[in-house]
Amino acid sequence: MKVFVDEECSLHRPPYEILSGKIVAYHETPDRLLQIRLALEGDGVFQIEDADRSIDVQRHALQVHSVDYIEYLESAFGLWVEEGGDPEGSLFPETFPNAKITQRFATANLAPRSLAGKTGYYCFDLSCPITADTYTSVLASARVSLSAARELSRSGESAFALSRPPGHHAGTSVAGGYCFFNNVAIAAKYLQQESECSTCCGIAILDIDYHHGNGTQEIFYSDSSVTYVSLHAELDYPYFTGSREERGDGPGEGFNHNFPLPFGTEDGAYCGELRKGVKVIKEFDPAYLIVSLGVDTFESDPIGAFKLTTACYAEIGCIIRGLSKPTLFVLEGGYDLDTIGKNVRTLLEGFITGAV
Ligand code: SP5
Ligand code: ZN
Repeated sequence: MKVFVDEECSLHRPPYEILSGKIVAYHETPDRLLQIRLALEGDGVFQIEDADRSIDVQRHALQVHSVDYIEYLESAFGLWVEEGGDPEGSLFPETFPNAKITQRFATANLAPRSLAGKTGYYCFDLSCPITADTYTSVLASARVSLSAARELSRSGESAFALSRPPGHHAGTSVAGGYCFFNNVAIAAKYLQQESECSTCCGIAILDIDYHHGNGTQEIFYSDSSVTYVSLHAELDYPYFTGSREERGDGPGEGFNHNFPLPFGTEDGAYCGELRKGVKVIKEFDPAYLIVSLGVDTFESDPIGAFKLTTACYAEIGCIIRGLSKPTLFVLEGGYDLDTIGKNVRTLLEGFITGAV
């Protein structure tokens, strides 16, 4: 299996985040990519390939994200430094335009001008600080997923986008949960445009990250050509989305499927629910499958609370293989550096070989 990478994915390196009320070292680090790469390379099962620098990433990102959001991500840091921000520092939101303080007032000017004060307009939490290098990595991450998607559309071969920052929490015009561009959504739109039958090319997105992919859900909520299926922790971040009742809107009704699971979920129960999700995808019969691959479901993940073991990842890979679809795996979360490589490798090998 080809594994696409881009060294610029490692430039984005925020120093800290605020987690459970504490300032802690940023969990979403370049070392995550390094550990996974070390686990994948060396024995010929995976071929590491550089993403294609000639891809016009912004053009493809515009199929998913609004112009003003993209312009914001590109320009925010520079403008903030012009306003006196620390060029070595990171831009954090100070306020959020919560409807309870904005909606009744005609003077509420939501267009961000003073970035320090209004940067919260384009993010929903404190986990997406912007540094001098952030936008370079955001582009690189989408470039990796586009390069891997192109491999699928050209050869029909499944591929893995080994990229960061992750994407599934990013919506049309909002960052959050370490995510800026929704890499999976950008790849899905690309695959639809590249296929001969652009309006009817069905895509299924299977999101097995520990957290609900609120951004991916939002982007395709009214779209019947993309089925979104997510398994995630019921009462955890991002808290406001991910219930079974969220089934899609208008023409998209019935094409969004959430499987919220309790804290402490173990291998057997997880795979049982995964088989239900896979059944939904089988009935939809997509041209392509995209997997939002997070391994923050692992028992020792520092921010997740499921209890999956490494053996379970082989079975997950095997269950996904059962769909027999050209499959694009895109990295999302997973923060235990000691096990992230082994777990990703085990899942991909389960997919390739079908052996548990
Ligand atoms: C891509 C991805 O996995 N993003 C996840 C971002 C989660 N950020 C906030 C998590 C807050 C969870 N609090 C758990 C406390 C752990 N002891
Ligand atoms: Zn996650």
